[in-house]
Amino acid sequence: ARVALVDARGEHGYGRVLSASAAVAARLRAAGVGKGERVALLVTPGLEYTAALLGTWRAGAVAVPLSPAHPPPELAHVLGDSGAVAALAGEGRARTLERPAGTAGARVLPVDLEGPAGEEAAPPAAADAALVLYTSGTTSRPKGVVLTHAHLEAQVGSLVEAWAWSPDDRLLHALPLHHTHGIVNGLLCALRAGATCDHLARFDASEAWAAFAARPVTLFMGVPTMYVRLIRAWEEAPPETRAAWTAAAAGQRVMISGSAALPVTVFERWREIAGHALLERYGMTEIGMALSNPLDGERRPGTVGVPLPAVRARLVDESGDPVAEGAPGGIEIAGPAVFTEYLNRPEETTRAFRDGWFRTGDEAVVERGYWRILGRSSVDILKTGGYKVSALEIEDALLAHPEVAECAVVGAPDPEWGERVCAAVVAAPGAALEPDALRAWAKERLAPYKAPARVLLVRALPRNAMGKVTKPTVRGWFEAPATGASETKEEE
Ligand code: MLC
Ligand code: AMP
Repeated sequence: ARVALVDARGEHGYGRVLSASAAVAARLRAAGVGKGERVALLVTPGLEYTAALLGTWRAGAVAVPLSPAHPPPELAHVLGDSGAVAALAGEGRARTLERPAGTAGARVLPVDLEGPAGEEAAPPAAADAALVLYTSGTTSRPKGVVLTHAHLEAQVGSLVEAWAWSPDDRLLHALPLHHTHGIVNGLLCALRAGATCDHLARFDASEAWAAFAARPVTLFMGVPTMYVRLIRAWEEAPPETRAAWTAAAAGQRVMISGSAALPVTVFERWREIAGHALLERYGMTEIGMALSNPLDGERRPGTVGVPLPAVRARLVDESGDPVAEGAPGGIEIAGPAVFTEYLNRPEETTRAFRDGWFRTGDEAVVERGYWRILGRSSVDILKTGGYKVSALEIEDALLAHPEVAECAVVGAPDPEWGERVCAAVVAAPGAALEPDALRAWAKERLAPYKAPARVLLVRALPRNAMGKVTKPTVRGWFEAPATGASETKEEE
C-alpha cells in the first residue's frame, strides 16, 4: 500500500489515515460537536495531525490549528476568538490545553486513533468552512482567516498542477502546521496527489540534510531562513559529507522557497551547493499561493514569477486604478482561491477588498513578464523567519508590563531572519527595567517569534510634529550589529 505519511511512529498508509480520521470524527460526533462548529487542534505532525484535521472535516466541523510552540495566552486568544467548542489534544498535550480551553469554554478531547469509526456524516459542501487560520495584521491581535473547502480545493488544485505533483513524490516536511505554507502547500498537496508526506519533528539543518541523503525525497519546501541554515550546515560539514549531501539534494525533483523574500545571494549559493535553481513563489494566508516561478522554464532570482493557474493578479495605484505597464503598484488578487471573510470581523473584511479584489498590502513591479516584490505598504507588518508579526500587537503586549512607559517595535533587516523583531523601550520613571527580563516576560505571553530579539532602553522615542513615532529613525538604531541583548541608548 502507498505510504501517505511518515512520522516519528513510522510509516502510515492511506487506509490507516482513513480509519484514524474516521475514529476522530466519531469521537467528535459522540461529544456533540455539530456541523460548522470550530474544533481547535493541538497535535503532533504526522498521523496524529492529519487524522485530527481530516476527522474534524469528516465530522462536518471546522479545524483551527494551534501551534505547540505558543504560550497559553496565545492559545487562549485563538480558542476564544474562534469560538472553538472543542480542542483536540494530541498525546501528552491535554495539560497544556486545560487552562486556555477552560477559559474559552472549549472541551478538551483526546485524539483517539484506534476508536470505532461510527456512522459517516454527510460530506461537507464546497461552500462550508474548512479551516480558520490565524494571521497577524495591522490591528493588534491575530485574526481568523476563514477558508472553505472550495477555497482549499482551488489552492491545492492550482499548486498540484503548476508544480506537477504526482503519487511518486515524497515531500520532506519541516514547516510548522498552523500556517498555510505547511498546511496547504505541504500536507494537503501531498495528500491530494497521493504522494508521501515525510515529517521531520522539527526543522534542523543537519537533520534535514541527513534525511535528504537517507530517504527518497523528491521535493522540499522552506522559508529563506531554512535555506540560509542549510547552506551554513553544508559549509561547516567535512568534504565527504558535503559531497553526499550535494548529491542527495541534486537528485530531488524541485526545491521551493517562499513566505519571505529569498535573497539573490542565497539563490546563487544554493545553486552552487545543491544544484537547484530554487523555485520562489509568493502567497498569503488569505489567498493561498498567487505567483510562482515556473517548474519548467526560467526561474529568475529576485522575482516570484507569474500568476498561478486560476489566479487573477493586478497592480494598482492608491486609488485602485491599474498602473501603467512596468510601473510599481499594490498587488490585488481575485479568483476561486481567495478567502471570503475574517471570522467575526465584517469591517476588516470589507476593508480588505476593493471591487471584489483582495488588497494584499504588498507592492510589486512586473519586469520582462516576471513579478518582483518590492515590499509592504505598512511598516507595522514584519516578517521574521517567514512568520508574519504585527508591531502593534507586540507594542500592546509590552505596554502591559508595569515598568514600560512607551515602546516602538520595528523590523531590523537581518541576513538570516529577513527581519528581526526589535523594540525601543522607555522605562517608567524610577523603574529598573532589564532588557533580558522584558524579553523573557514577553515570551510568556507571545509566540516565541514575536518576542523582541533585541530590546534597547531609550530615554525618549522620536516623534514627528503629529506626535507619531518616526519608525525609520527607530529602525536606524538597530542597524548596528547587536552588542548583546542588554543594550541602553544613552544619548538621543
Ligand atoms: C524561532 N524563533 C524565532 C523564529 N522562530 N525568532 C524570530 N523569528 C522566527 N521565525 C526564536 C526561538 O524562539 C529562539 O528564541 C530563537 O528564535 C532561535 O530558535 P531556533 O531554535 O534557532 O529557531 P527554530 O525554532 O529553528 O526556528 C527557525 C525556523 C522557524 C526558520 C525553522 O522560524 C520556522 O519554522 N519558520 C517558518 C514559518 C512559516 O511557516 N511561515 C509561513 C507562514 S504562511 P531563543 O530566545 O530561545 O533564542 C505564509 C504565506 C506564504 O507566509 O507565502 O507561505
Ligand atoms: P502570511 O500573512 O503569514 O500568510 O504571509 C504573507 C506575506 O508573506 C505576504 O503578504 C508577503 O508579504 C510575504 N511573502 C510571501 N512570499 C513572499 C516572497 N516570495 N517574497 C516576498 N514576500 C513574500
